Amino acid sequence: MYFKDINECGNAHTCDLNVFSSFGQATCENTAGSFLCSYPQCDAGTYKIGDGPCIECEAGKFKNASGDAACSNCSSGQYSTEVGATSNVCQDCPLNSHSPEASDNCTCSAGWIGPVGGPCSPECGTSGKTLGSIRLVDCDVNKCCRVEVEHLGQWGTVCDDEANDFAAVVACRQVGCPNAAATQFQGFGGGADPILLDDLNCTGSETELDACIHRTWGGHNCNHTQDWGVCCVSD
Ligand SMILES: [Ca+2]
Ligand SMILES: [Ca+2]
Repeated sequence: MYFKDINECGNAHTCDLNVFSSFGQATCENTAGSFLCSYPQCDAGTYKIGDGPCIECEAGKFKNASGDAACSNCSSGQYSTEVGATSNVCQDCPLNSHSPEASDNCTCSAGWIGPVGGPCSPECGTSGKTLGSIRLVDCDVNKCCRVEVEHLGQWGTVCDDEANDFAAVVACRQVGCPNAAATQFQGFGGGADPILLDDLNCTGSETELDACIHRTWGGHNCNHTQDWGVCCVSD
């Protein structure tokens, strides 16, 4: 038995010369008067498509032995960043954060949403939804949440006095949530000091609550049973 370069195989072999020669991967094995083409097996960490050259396993995959097998995928809920991995280097996905690859197995947890590549952020109607100086917290099963706002580095609550559904439209818009069906929640309650906004009077077209008529920041005659909430989404 001996091997030749593909260019010496001639026509008397069982393989498709055009395919082989285009990749230059084949050697020829002379057996019983006919040529058989044999290919190098791909090493661990590499694989091939059809008769193509061996290429490295993509991130999120691995192959711990040589041979023609495909690279194995990381399990669901795991990812890896290593290309050409020769062992199982998959790790658990970070909580609520995509791994760096577009092809990862990592997804946001229920109630969280994010683009491919992350990061994840709370969905509208989920506690923690934050955008700039407004956030939704303590959301209930109907996705209604207490509104909290930030002023001069301090987070606090909004009093429900004077507030109405127009103010809810503004709050939902400001926090980056749907607002077409926004409704307010008088007396949502449950917050802690300070009470930062009171007597909100919005037209519904404002881009943020601060643009509505309201008392001076931090001025109020309220208590926390009057903490104001909003319902931006209903499903
Ligand atoms: Ca009130
Ligand atoms: Ca008031």
